[in-house]
Parts: sequence; C-alpha cells; structure tokens
Amino acid sequence: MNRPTHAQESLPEPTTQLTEGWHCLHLYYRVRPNPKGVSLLAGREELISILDPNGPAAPERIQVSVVSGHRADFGIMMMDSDPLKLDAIVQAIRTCSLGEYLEPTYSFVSISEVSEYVPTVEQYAARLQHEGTSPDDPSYSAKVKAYEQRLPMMNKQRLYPEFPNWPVICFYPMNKIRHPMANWYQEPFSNRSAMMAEHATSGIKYAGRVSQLITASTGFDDWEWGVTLWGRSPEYIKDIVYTMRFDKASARYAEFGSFYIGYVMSTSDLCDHLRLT
Ligand code: 76R
Repeated sequence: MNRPTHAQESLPEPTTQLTEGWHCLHLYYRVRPNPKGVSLLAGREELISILDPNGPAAPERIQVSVVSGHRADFGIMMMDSDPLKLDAIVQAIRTCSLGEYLEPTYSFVSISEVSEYVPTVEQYAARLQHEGTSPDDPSYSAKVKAYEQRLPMMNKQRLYPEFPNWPVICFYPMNKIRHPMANWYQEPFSNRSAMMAEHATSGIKYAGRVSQLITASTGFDDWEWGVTLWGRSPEYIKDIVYTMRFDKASARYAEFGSFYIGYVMSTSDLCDHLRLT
C-alpha cells in the first residue's frame, strides 16, 4: 500500500473516482428456502439480466461463481471506476423479484492498487546486481530492458485487471499483524521489501496455474487486503496457499479471514445449478 505524499499547492476536484485503479466488490449470497414452490423463473431472468456483463448497467468487470460449503451458495465479483455502479448491482439484486430469496451472507469492499513492493526499473536493476549479475554482463541489460517493457502491462493488470476465464476462484481477506513481537508496520521498508521479494519469487512459480489479484481495503473494510486467486485447477489453489505459509511475510506476519472457494460459470448455468426454477 503506497504511503502517499500529497502536494500542497492545489486540491483535486471532489470525486468518487480513484486517481488510478478501480473499486472492487465481492458479494456472497445464500439461496433461501422456497417451501411453497413459488415459480422463480421470472426472477431468474431478472437476475441474469442484472448480472449480464454486456448489459447497459454492467460494471467494467463482473464474474459469478458457485461457492462450495454452507458459507454461501454463490458469489459475485465486480470492478468499476464508479463505486455506485457496483452498489447499483447490489440494489438491483435486492429489489428484483428473486431478491427475497437471496440472503446476503458476506461482502468485501476494496480497491485495486500497485503495491509499494513492486520494484521500479531502478530497484529491479539494483536487485539483479545484488544477486550477482554484473552490469557488464549482456544478460543484465537484456533483463532490465525486458522488465522495463513488461512493467506498464503488469501495472495495468494490477489496476484494471482482466479476469481470467479459469474454472476455480478463491477469495479470502488478510492482514499483516501488529503483534508486539511481530509487527509488520514497525519493520523498516528494506526488510518488508526483502520479505515481499521472497513472497513474489514463490508466487511466480505458479505462473500459468494461478492468477492473483490483491486489492487493498484499509479504510474500506475490516481487513487490510482481499486476496482473489483464480486457478486453472483446484489443487493449485491449495498448493499455492500452503507454499506461501512458509514465506516469512506470511509465516510470521499474515492472518487470514474466511476462505471462499468457488467455481466460475455463466449466470444462467449458475441459476440451473442453484435450482432457481
Ligand atoms: O504484483 C506482483 O506480481 C509483484 C510481486 C508481488 C507483490 C508486490 C506479489 C506476487 N504479491 C505482492 C503483494 Mn502476492 N499474494 C498474496 C497471497 O496466502 C498467503 O499467504 C498470502 C495471500 C497470495 C496467494 C499471493 C500470490 N501479495 C502482495 C500483498 C500486498 C502487500 C502490500 O502491498 O503491503 C499481499 C497481501 C499479497 C498476498 N503474489 C505474487 C502471489 C503470486 C502468485 C505472485 C506472483 C504473481 C506473478 O508474478 O504472476
């Protein structure tokens, strides 16, 4: 999370938009009993249209998933520059004819960001040297150049991400702890940065198998970050979360909330699965 330095000269226009990045909202619902067997077909069509990624009120990104376990029956994840566009979806769901059959069970409010631990080109070059690559080595300038070319695209994916079309989605909130004996926020930046570099190295090994989106939530929700992971298959989610438990940044400093594991599908398949008939 970048600690901002605010220029004194001019105040920006009041706005609900972010300077960079999008608002993010994770929603979880449980389907309520329908003991009288009221037909839900009309409500189902309303829900499909509310969540239509190509609909007139659609946010920039929206994805639904069936959630395993009793914590929720399904989840919705969405992102947009306008927080009220995201909230409008919440209100549309609540007031549609299916609304009374959908019990909200959890939500998580956050925003996208470029972490302060993403190395700048200069920091990346310094790290290469620190790891023993001499600036005279031809691989040094090739690596620095490649990073320089990759960085803008990587930052775009962090701020305005495409959601991977993979079948498995996992969400959980997390904090870095402030225990007197292990306080992340009292570690100097250099230590935190080194721990996050170790963390990133263990994450990169899952490239192509797991895609991650870290959204920031200090001031927006009860936890400091939301972790959204998409998996090419379910075991990669288990593997990466387990592997990271050994990274110092997680082993010593992380605490986690509830985990939501889900399976991505279209809203119409989701309605079939949830027996909204
Ligand atoms: O964004 C980047 O790829 C640069 C390196 C990187 C940063 C800065 C990175 C890489 N992460 C960063 C920041 Mn991460 N990440 C988590 C979790 O379960 C756990 O133990 C932790 C939950 C996972 C699974 C994960 C995966 N990361 C962060 C931050 C913000 C810290 C801050 O700003 O103060 C958190 C909370 C966090 C947590 N991380 C990666 C991954 C993976 C898979 C990568 C490699 C990504 C890639 O290069 O494709």
